[in-house]
Amino acid sequence: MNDFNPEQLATLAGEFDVKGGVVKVSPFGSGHINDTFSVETDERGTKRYLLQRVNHHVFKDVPAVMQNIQRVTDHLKVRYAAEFADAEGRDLDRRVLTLIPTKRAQPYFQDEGGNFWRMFILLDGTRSYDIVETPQQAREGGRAFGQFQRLLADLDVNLIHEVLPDFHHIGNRLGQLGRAVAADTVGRVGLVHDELAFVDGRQQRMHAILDMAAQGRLPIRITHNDTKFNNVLLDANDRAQCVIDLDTVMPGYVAYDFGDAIRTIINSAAEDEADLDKIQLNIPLFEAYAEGYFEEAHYFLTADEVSSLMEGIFLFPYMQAVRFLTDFLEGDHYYKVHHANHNLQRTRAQLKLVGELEAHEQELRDIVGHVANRYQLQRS
Ligand code: GN1
Ligand code: MG
Repeated sequence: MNDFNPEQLATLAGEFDVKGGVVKVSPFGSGHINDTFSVETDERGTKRYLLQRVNHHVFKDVPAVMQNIQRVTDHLKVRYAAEFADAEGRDLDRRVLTLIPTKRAQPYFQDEGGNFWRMFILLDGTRSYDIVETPQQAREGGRAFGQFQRLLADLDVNLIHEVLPDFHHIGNRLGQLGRAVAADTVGRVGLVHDELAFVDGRQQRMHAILDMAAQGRLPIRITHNDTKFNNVLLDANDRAQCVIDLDTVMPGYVAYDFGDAIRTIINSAAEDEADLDKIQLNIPLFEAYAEGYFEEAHYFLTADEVSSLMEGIFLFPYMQAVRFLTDFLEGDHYYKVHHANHNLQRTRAQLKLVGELEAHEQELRDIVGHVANRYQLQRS
């Protein structure tokens, strides 16, 4: 992020089809992968913009990522306009992420150093939350991600590139961890015996979704694949406005999106909380998210998908821990870290969350069953 000075950033922003002259570019957001900046222009009353450098070490085929985003946002806008012909539908650029092309009408700009840049409209008057505070926020998050899946349900999944192959394949993730342990390139394996034992003891269960899929029981849909709660923008009244961060939109299973959302919604503390005692479940928020999600998703969910949701809840904090731990053992090359043990701290926080979820499994299962029953969606 610091390799670019303000003048360079302003010049880069000027490559895009913005209204007016760029006056200010500032760091923005809390993503772990891309570098994000807000852009202000001297045009009065105009929109602000978001400039991003896409991490091309993670996303090796950036043009494919951009094609996915274009396809998905185009489709969402058509569906949204058809469904909400009223005031909401008229403000499509606030409801669906909007790409700003370059002045040469390209979806991204590649600089001399080979970096890929892109621009979106920044939605003024919205905010995102790293930690959910109220059931209203959680319910809106559930509606937003449920609606996202619903409106994409009739877009041909074969048109969407799998830009990060096997991204949520737990067998693949455990394989990467195993190789990192064997190589021990930075000599950290000695620090993580407890964490490795915890991960080992739970391997079998974590294959449940893949097993169901292998039996042909789970349809492949277009899913978001990074449904952290801070990827929904809410307005001043905590109404969901827009789902953001579409880099990982790919073919997937609905339980993945449900599980990854619950990972951040049910946790009363941050993803990387150092004080493990603070990591507790906020079950009313879980219920509110499930209600909001089913309001939208009951139109298309199958009974098998409903029963897969619980497995997603366990899989996501577990898989996130496996990924953080792998990065810790490999010397922190994937996630941005803010201190030496950051990835280890994140790992411990996520494993603590797995333990809390295990302790409350029946309660959570009952809630999902109860909400599903309202729509006569029995778990299979
Ligand atoms: C990364 O881009 P960001 O920070 O929202 C990661 C997600 C993880 C998340 C953990 C492409 O997301 O998969 O769940 O960190 N994205 C990628 O906070 O690896
Ligand atoms: Mg993200």
